[in-house]
Amino acid sequence: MPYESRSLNLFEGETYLPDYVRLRVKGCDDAGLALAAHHSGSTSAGGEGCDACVVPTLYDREAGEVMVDSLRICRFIDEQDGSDRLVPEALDDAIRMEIGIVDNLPNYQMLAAKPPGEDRRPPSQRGKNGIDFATAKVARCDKYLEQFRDDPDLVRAYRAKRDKEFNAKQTLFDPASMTRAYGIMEAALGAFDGGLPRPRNPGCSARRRRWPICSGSLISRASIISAPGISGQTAGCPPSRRFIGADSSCRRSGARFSSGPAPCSARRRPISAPA
Ligand SMILES: N[C@@H](CCC(=O)N[C@@H](CS)C(=O)NCC(=O)O)C(=O)O
Repeated sequence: MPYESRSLNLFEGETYLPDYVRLRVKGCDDAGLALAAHHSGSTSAGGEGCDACVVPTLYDREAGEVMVDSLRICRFIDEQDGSDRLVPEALDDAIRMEIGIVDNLPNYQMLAAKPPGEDRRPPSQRGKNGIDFATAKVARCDKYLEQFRDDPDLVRAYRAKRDKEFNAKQTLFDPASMTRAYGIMEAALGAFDGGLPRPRNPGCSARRRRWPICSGSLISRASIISAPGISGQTAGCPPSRRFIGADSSCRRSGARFSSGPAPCSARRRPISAPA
């Protein structure tokens, strides 16, 4: 399927550009998703509602259709070309269950704010508390609300996003909320280590079946966004902690991760993690 890809710089605020936001408002409306005006920490469009100022977006030029939300985008792509699916039909239920976990991780808090306890983030991140980031987003929305006050769709989008980020700034980044957020990530890693229900796939060896299909997305996401706050103190250094290098006694061991637990079928392309 031919496609053209455009990158948007989140930190430069390119996801707030009016033409892009207009596209997304259409995508949210067409999907019947209300615009989210509060932030629980999860970025799941299913649970939280739609955000018109974020990535990813897929625009089908031929059909004039706008698709928002990574989960819906994956499904849309599979509907176009059944021969080479991102989500094999036989594993649909299992993948849906695991994506449910990954999609509801508190990504925003872990990306932007100080972990509970000692701040072991890279020096460039240390000292950032999430509030500055959310405050900058509120200011950006205020600027566009003023500039496009006569455009009803843009006003709807920027107002909802403003309220959402204002709510985030007030509720997500205090120590108690951050401890809760890391608890959610720890629980997801615990589910991974404990082994989620296995997909029925006769092509997989028992050893390979040990590993959940989307574990790659969960673990790599954990290693990128939350390793500095994840405790390695869990008994026996479970695989997830070893991989993300949670603790000096649980050393990072990517080789071990990649040699044992290949996803259930090497023939299948891995599904990408929802944004
Ligand atoms: N699951 C949602 C999540 C979208 C999302 O929150 N994207 C973040 C990046 S991971 C973003 O673009 N943030 C920019 C901002 O809030 O300013 C989707 O796929 O639509």
